[in-house]
Amino acid sequence: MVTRPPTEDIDESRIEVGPPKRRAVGVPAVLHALQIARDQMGLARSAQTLLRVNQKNGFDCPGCAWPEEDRRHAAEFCENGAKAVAEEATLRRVGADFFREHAVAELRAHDDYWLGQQGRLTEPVLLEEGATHYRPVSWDEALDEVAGALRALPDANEAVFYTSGRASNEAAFVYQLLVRGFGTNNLPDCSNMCHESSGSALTETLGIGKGTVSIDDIHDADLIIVAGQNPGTNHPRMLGALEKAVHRGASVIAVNPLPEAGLIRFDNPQTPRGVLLGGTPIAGDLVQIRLGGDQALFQAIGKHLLERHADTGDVVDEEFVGRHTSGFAEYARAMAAVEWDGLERATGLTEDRMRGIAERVRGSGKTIVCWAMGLTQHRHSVATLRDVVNVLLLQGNIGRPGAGVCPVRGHSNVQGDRTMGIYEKPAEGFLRALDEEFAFTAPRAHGFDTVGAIRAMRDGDVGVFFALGGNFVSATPDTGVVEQAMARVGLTVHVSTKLNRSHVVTGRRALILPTLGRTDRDARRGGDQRVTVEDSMGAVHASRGRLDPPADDLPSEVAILARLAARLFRGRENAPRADWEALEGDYGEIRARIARVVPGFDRFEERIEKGRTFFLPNGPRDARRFDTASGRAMFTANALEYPRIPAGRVLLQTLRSHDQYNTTIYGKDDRYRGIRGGRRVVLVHPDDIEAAGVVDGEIVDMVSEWERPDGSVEERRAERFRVVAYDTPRRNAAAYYPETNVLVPLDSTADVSGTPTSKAVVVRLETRG
Ligand SMILES: Nc1nc2c(c(=O)[nH]1)N[C@H]1C(S)=C(S)[C@@H](COP(=O)(O)OP(=O)(O)OC[C@H]3O[C@@H](n4cnc5c(=O)[nH]c(N)nc54)[C@H](O)[C@@H]3O)O[C@H]1N2
Ligand SMILES: Nc1nc2c(c(=O)[nH]1)N[C@H]1C(S)=C(S)[C@@H](COP(=O)(O)OP(=O)(O)OC[C@H]3O[C@@H](n4cnc5c(=O)[nH]c(N)nc54)[C@H](O)[C@@H]3O)O[C@H]1N2
Ligand SMILES: [Mo]
Repeated sequence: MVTRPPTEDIDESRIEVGPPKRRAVGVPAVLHALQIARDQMGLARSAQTLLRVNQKNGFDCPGCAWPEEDRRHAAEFCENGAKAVAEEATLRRVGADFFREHAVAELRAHDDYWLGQQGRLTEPVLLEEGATHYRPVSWDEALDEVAGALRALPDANEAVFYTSGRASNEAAFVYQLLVRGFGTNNLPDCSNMCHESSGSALTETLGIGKGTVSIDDIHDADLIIVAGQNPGTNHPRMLGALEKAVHRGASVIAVNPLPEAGLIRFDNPQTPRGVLLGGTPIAGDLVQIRLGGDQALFQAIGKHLLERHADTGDVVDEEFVGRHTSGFAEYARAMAAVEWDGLERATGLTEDRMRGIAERVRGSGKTIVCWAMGLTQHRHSVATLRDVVNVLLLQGNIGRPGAGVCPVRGHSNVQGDRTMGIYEKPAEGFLRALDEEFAFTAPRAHGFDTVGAIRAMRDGDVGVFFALGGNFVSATPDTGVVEQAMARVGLTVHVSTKLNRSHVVTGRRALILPTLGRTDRDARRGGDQRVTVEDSMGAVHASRGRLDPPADDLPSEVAILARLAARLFRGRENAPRADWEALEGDYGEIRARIARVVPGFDRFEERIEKGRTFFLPNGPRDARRFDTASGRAMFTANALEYPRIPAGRVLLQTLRSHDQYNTTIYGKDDRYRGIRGGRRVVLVHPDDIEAAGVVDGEIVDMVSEWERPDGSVEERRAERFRVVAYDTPRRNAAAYYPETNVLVPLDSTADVSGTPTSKAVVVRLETRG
């Protein structure tokens, strides 16, 4: 029943291009997901597994971080959730035989699709210096190797500990304790490349690095602006919530350079209406903005609201602004000074169009702004998000039902990992609580974020690189630099479920430590364990896997970390005091510790019983309490910024296709955008195709140009992309990540947050000779 993994890489010469879809989900989505599920798991296991996704007492979907609705459908069906589950619950296996058969050099030549499709990892393997193949090792040998390499470092800060956002709260908590016990805050995570800009802007202006809305607020809003996000592919269940809001009378404005399918029309497979009657139009209005133009749009909205307020006196919520905010006068002055021609140039929209959008904001009593990577991965992302907050503050849209900020998170527990202390710049209060609970002194100096870690590796300053999940080599910017940086590390260690590029582009020695995923039964000494996760809206709930794990005695992430900690801290002074075996045996013990260290988790165990969910405290949402420097929500005055594109060049955004989960490639199609059979495409406006002197369908190279501070220009090249004429603004192009990461310069990062500017890369298209 289960089909064999592919034997060939994607044949990019077989790409077919058709018209993009105007609607998302519906019956084709269900069929496509079931096909993938059957190929990976067979029929019986597919049914058993898919019925448990996001059910009370089931497992949390390893797909996205969108929250569950309170009344769940029998199968909370989501095409891409099903694909994420199938990818993990697959019956294909990568064991010792596989590594005996394939040399590392051979594996390196394969694409991410081929690697990921081989199956679940089942045995720990070691690559010795100079060896051609990984060889099996025992768990004792593997963990001794890691502990030995760490202990041999002259300075704890020469180790880097990366985290991807799938780790459970329990694993993340034990991990950060291990890392701080070892003596460093070098805890970069995927969030550094993802919503870090949101965290930076919101902490500064609202005093909390998270969103301020719940799922009920989405249902109750009058107006929802969805900016820089493609929910039809990346958060399909969000479409259900938007549909509900629309049925209750809300309107949705999509702000996006691309006319993404789900934003236009949604066929809900959960309702007969969706399947038979043609679905719900979601966004009444698509604002086709230029890449990086969002700050200008929100300034335009703010400027217009303030002008109207000067006329009518009834636009700004003066009571809220007076009682709860500071900085209003400076903001109002800045918006009075900003000029329409700059706003028009930045957005590609006319003044009239922007005033029209602002009028809709004015007419809404309850507004929510949702966003994702289209707003966070630009140089001026933090300023952009400050201006989003400004607009919401004007009308008192923070801390009232149906209104607020909604950064839509990516990985299913990326928000929880940060709450658990996965952060290179931990707050003093958190460290003090940790010190007290575990009777040691955690390091205070800030550690490396993702880009900082790459620079340190490149410079030869890192002896051990350890990753709890993820695919560092493919996910990070500047692939060429990262591959060389990795090679300088003494030992690279990956705790992983599936094979990926980071296992074959390694340090001088390398270990792969296979582990359990969300869907697997986790049997420990104290019985079958559950873990907990926090969704995008700060709700915490338990997740329990039920499937037979891919191999006997496969340890969980917690088990691997606890065993490593026991080895590392044996006989060491200033080590955290903990009974590591007890923590591994019963995760309730870990939750008891979390309850004492992390605010908001008191009575943790009791509050997750029987599938219950609880909300973490959220100052702005709960009580209009703002934990900022001034104790008030902050208006900020920000200079207008937007990308400048040199003549003859286009600005490239790097995004996700419909058949991938970050660096995991499920398949070769991007159904909604009309691309089939391959991934090396670049979507370009027809006039820009002509201006570049190429033709639609031609295979070109993309060359990125990065101007260093001294004015010199660095070039990077990505070869063989098929040009596809597409409905995108002039001078704005799009292509898939991770194939294009080779073009993103390491030093091109967002101000304040340090996030790579993956949505704004200056490139030229070159005909191949
Ligand atoms: N199936 C699936 N689900 C996923 C993921 C996945 O890969 N596959 N990844 C998960 C993760 S980690 C994350 S972070 C999220 C990512 O979710 P998204 O942020 O939706 O992912 P991207 O594909 O990067 O899409 C960015 C969107 O923003 C638009 N955009 C780009 N630049 C701009 C801009 O300057 N302004 C505006 N207004 N729009 C812009 C693009 O056209 C695109 O629609 O999804 C999560 N869920
Ligand atoms: N150019 C460009 N680059 C980007 C982005 C972009 O839009 N454009 N997006 C950025 C964003 S938003 C993000 S979040 C990052 C993603 O960066 P990462 O989180 O590092 O990458 P993923 O591809 O999600 O990681 C996939 C791997 O995680 C492992 N894995 C999966 N589940 C589990 C588990 O339960 N436990 C363990 N231990 N391992 C597991 C598997 O081995 C799998 O191969 O990429 C960033 N990079
Ligand atoms: Mo992400």
